[in-house]
Amino acid sequence: MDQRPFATHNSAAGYKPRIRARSLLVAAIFLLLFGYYVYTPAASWGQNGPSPVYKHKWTPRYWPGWSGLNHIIFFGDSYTSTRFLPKNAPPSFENPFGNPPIPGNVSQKRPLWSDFAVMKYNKSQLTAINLSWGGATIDDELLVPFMDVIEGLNRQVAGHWTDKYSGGGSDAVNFHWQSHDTLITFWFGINDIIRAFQWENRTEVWKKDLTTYRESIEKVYHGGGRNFLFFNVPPIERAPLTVALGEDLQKKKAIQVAEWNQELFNMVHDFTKRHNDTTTFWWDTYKSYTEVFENKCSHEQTCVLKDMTGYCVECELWA
Ligand SMILES: *[C@@H]1O[C@H](CO)[C@@H](O)[C@H](O)[C@H]1NC(C)=O
Ligand SMILES: *[C@@H]1O[C@H](CO)[C@@H](O)[C@H](O)[C@H]1NC(C)=O
Ligand SMILES: *[C@@H]1O[C@H](CO)[C@@H](O)[C@H](O)[C@H]1NC(C)=O
Ligand SMILES: *[C@@H]1O[C@H](CO)[C@@H](O)[C@H](O)[C@H]1NC(C)=O
Ligand SMILES: CC(=O)N[C@H]1CO[C@H](CO)[C@@H](O)[C@@H]1O
Repeated sequence: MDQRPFATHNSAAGYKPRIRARSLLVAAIFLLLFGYYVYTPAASWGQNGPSPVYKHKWTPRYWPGWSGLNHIIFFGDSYTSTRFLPKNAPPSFENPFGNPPIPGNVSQKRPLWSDFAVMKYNKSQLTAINLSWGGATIDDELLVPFMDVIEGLNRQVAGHWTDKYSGGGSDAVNFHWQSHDTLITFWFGINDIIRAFQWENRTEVWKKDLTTYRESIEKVYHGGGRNFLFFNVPPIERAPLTVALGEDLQKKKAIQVAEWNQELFNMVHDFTKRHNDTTTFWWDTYKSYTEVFENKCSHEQTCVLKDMTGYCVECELWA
């Protein structure tokens, strides 16, 4: 596969870190809002948060602080997808997602978390590229999505990423991202767990799936990505579809989710440790969702939800 050299970046090499009080304050606000973690030496760990994935001994030089970001690139499934198409309107400050116009037509009602990240909790003006697909798995040959057209992470990376955005995006007119002003996010695993749920070869399949995950993020790294945000799998055992299967299967799924999240954490930890110029955030959605299920007002943003157990048009919590 063609990987454009990282050297096509113009200014990344000369970039100097800017860690300032304002950046720290912004990071602290994000920590409070989302329980995200930034593992630069300056960050402090909130009470609700998970352990850091890996803390480098030095400050990675590409992390500009939240207020220094200009772009976000999203890889993921329906929790993230906005159904962006590169051939239609590109993102701009007036319209940070480009196309389609909000609210669009996605499986959950927008705004999605990706909308909030770009347009509400942003600390700078951002533009975004969505490469995610509803129903996506990580390795779409191993865990075939329910429709052929759905691209797994493997094809999200090998397709539009490699063609248009890798190496700073040579044909990505209007999306001049650079290593030091871009956050790249990955939220996968939900569909992978669902598809292999009853498979006896599940352990082996997951191992291969996580190998594909690792290879994909290595490609993104070699294409210039340095700042990453990973999501683990939320408590999908509490989703109405699983609850309907009965308590035994619900428990089985809960165990699988815990195992998966541990394996994912290990992979991300190793990736971050091996690349000492990366900054990696970990959003423990399992923890955030659980807190909200226990007490919807544990987070200001979810206090307005009406129904925490089923799919309803107003709450839109479950796909
Ligand atoms: C949204 O998409 C679904 C499935 O792709 C389609 O059936 C429906 O007509 C669309 N709705 C609108 C308002 O475009
Ligand atoms: C966040 O994004 C919105 C929508 O693009 C923009 O109007 C706003 O100025 C941004 N906030 C900051 C702090 O730049
Ligand atoms: C795992 O098992 C499933 C179901 O039996 C099968 O369809 C699939 O091909 C197997 N995958 C691998 C990689 O062995
Ligand atoms: C980071 O890793 C590179 C390549 O492995 C190595 O050459 C460099 O010395 C490391 N830098 C620090 C500060 O550890
Ligand atoms: C589900 C969906 O339509 N996702 C879109 C997200 O963006 C990619 C590539 O930019 C599109 O190909 C997908 O159609």
